[in-house]
Amino acid sequence: MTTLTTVDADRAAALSAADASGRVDEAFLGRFDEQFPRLHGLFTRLYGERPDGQEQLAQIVTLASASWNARPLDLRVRGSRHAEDPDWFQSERMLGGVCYVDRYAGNLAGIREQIPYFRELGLSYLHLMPLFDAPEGPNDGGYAVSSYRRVNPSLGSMAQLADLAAELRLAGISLVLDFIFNHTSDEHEWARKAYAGDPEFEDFYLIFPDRTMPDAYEETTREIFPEDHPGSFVQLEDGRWVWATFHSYQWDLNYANPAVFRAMAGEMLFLANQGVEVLRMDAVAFIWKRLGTPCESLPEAHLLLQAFNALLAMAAPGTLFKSEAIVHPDEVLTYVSPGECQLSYNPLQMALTWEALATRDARLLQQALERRHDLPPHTAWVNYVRSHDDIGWTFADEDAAELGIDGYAHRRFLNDFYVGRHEGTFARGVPFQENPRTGDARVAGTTASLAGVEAGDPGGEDRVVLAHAIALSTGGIPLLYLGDEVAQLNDYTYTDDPDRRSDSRWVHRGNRPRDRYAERLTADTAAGRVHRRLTKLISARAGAAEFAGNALVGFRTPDPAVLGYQRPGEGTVVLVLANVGDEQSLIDPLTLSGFDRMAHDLVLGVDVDLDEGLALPPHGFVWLRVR
Ligand code: OTU
Repeated sequence: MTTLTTVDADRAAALSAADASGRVDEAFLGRFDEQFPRLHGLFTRLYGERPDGQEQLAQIVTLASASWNARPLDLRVRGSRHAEDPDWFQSERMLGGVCYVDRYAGNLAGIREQIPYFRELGLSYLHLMPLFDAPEGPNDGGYAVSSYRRVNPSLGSMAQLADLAAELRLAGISLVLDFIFNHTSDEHEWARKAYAGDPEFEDFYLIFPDRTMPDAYEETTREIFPEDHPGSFVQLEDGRWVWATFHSYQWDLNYANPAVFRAMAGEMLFLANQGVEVLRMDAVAFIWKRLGTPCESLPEAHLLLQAFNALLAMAAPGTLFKSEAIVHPDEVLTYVSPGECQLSYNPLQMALTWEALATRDARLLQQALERRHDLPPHTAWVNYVRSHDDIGWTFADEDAAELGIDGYAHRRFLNDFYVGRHEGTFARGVPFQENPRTGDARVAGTTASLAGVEAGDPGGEDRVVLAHAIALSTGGIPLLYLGDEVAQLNDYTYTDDPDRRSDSRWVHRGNRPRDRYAERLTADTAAGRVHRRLTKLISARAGAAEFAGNALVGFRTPDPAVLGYQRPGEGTVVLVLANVGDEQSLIDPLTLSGFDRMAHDLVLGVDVDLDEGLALPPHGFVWLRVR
């Protein structure tokens, strides 16, 4: 066994190992030379103390080389096109959609049949929720993976998935899948072997004989799914304790062991070779643990992501990472860079959109857009209104304090408001992971139910459209939670299902609502009205180059209910004004006097005279091309 030494010596060792196990392709070699020094540096920081550091790194490079050799030609071509154009995903035509395979279409064959609809909608990115082999019964909607190389047989096969990915590519749609790399299910082969005492695999997880270490760690860790179990550990049948941040059947991997990194790198490269173009990096904040810390977003979490990124750049160039960090906005940002995750969910904008709708006050969202929207070059936000998860109120308390808002009290208000406990609320949400000890909670529910459609609030449909008008116009990749475009309502039948009853997120994970989709072209239904208005927005956006990229400049009006920003283009600007209030808002000509008199309304397709001021109806908005 050899520890890591110098870049040159370790490079030579890695190459000779790769060479001994198969041909090292010239194209691979070029990228290897580019990436190896970076990978080596990261590996030294992560695993410099390990006696087997050099062998582990050599094995990883061997894996990467073999993976490149196995990479289908069309993926090589498409990948290199993307790698050469690092802003390809910044286009105003990029639009994402996300759905569950089983709930939306039954199985992979059903998803294939939906491709014409995805095209009709204008999708260029499709995130299929976890579709891997998982335990029967509770499996966290697939986030407990038993094999990364097997599709859940009830949905189809891996070969079918690769074919689907190819068909999607032909339709101009990139396949996005989760890389659930913080944990596996307790039924994964590695977990079974670890439980059985196989020495190679015991070190794949964090298993302790008694409560000593768990107690010590739990001094500083946060409870993530307190309704499932308190703390970060669960007890095994044999009395030992295993780290499980999420559900008891999701065991956290031990990345302090380089063999775990190597094994997961193998799974990642395998998925990239099936045609997955974006990997959604699940739960990134939790992947590294150190005693005496919160065990969230530690520096090593970033080093690991960067090391995975370097490997992808060698073996599957052009493949992207999307970070899923639903944490403090300062922390969210630390994951976003070309060398780490090029894409990231924007949970702050999402949460504050809902905050603004509840308070009828846009100031906190305005402040976030002005202060926290910027990103490094060649990276983008994924902006969304709803996802398959709960809404957590992840704004920065220090930002709120500047506006005289107390973070703790405000979160309480928002939770009460959205779960229908606040008098006069329009929302019909359900609490998720209420923690009586800390008073913490999150909110579940579909967009339409949270926005007031279910309650029959007159502003309900307008709010659905308004929330999307924001997500579609702030930049990056807007992501539709499929079903929202036909105002899908909550589905309460999850409470009848013993496997789902205890996870209220199922309330917004109903089956594809056939009736609403059938009504989508009928004007006098909620589904039809919302669908018509949203598809109009989508096409207006696709025709306005100003919406590409991420540049955004705030635009303040005297009305705190009005959110305002400008999206600069070449010679023109799109001015977005959105009224989150229940009253009409009049924007006087003086406020608009910095622009030329004549503007163009991109949604209605008409010219507007700014000298007459603007009247924004309750929950109304405009996208104006101005000069
Ligand atoms: C993610 O979410 C997934 O999106 C969830 O669907 C999974 O249940 C979970 O991981 C486990 O795989 O807590 O409520 O702060 O960043 O990782 C959602 C935690 C979650 C989040 C996030 C997690």
